[in-house]
Amino acid sequence: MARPKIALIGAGQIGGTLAHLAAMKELGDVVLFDISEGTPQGKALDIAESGPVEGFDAVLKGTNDYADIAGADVCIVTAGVPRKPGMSRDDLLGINLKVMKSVGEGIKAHAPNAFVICITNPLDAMVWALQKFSGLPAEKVVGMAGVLDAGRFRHFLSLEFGVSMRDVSAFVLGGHGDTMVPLARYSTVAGIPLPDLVKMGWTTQDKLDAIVQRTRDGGAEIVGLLKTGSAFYAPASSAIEMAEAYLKDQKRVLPCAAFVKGAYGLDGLYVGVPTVIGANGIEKVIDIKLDKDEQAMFDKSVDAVKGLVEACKGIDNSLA
Ligand code: A3D
Repeated sequence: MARPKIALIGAGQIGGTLAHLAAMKELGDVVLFDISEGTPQGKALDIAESGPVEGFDAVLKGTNDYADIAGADVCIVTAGVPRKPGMSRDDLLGINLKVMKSVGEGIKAHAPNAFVICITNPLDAMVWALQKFSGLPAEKVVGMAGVLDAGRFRHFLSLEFGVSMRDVSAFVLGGHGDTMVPLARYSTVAGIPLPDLVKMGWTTQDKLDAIVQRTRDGGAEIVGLLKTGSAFYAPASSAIEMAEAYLKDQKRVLPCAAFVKGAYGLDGLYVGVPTVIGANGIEKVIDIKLDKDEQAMFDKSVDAVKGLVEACKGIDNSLA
């Protein structure tokens, strides 16, 4: 049986890391696409040359021609620009919306059956626009953010409790931005919810609040340190986990920016929710009951996403 084909649209910091991870995990053959001439070709060759050393079998190709993504099973989109210190994700909207248009058209023409994972920011609005521009079914177009945000939350929690991050699970809802909603009562250490751990005296509410805030600011913390770009290792790992769930029909329960219609009282919007990812793409949106405070935070996050979607419609009439 032929190996799956994974197309990476954007061969920058995240795109290159995605290519390396996909090859090392032998998820399939990899095509790296970028408008910058030489970049995808150079990265593909460099990674291919690590194959004999690492011992993986995968064909890697770099290209500036959309025709080379033909028949891709998965497309992961990082094309666009990242933020610089002082910028918010939302400042990227105008420039990255134009990029989503060309990427959507490229996928529509050459890889209409792919499972598409968008990473480009501002995430919730860009994945919404990419689905519209590509015309692919909503369950096959999804945004990566929740796995990363939950990963950051899990990392900080494992440091606080001094336990393996494998035993820490975390739950994050809402848009990928300052309004994201880390849910403490659904986040656990070995199944024990965080509020119970506060009661047990293992941590304090103040410390927990600080961790939640650090999670919300996780992207900006890295932008501030790097100064020339944004996080790329953990974002790439997170998208690869989603791609693997699809390619191997794992039915993983992963938080991601999915098209939500009906659940959470929403009438068709991309926002971060827990989902089941399998061979059909987003197979289920898990509609959990929120308490009053959680609902208020979620509503605020949804309003922020709606504002960005309206801004997209204002810029590009074809989206209205
Ligand atoms: P970067 O290293 O700049 O790579 C972006 C690549 O896109 C560059 O190689 C560009 O040449 C290429 N590109 C630009 N325009 C086009 C186009 N029209 N078609 C094809 N390629 C194009 O950025 P990065 O890899 O660090 O980040 C990529 C995106 O991911 C940015 O928008 C970031 O803000 C975003 N990001 C999202 C998260 C989430 O959790 C959602 C995390 C980190 C970064």
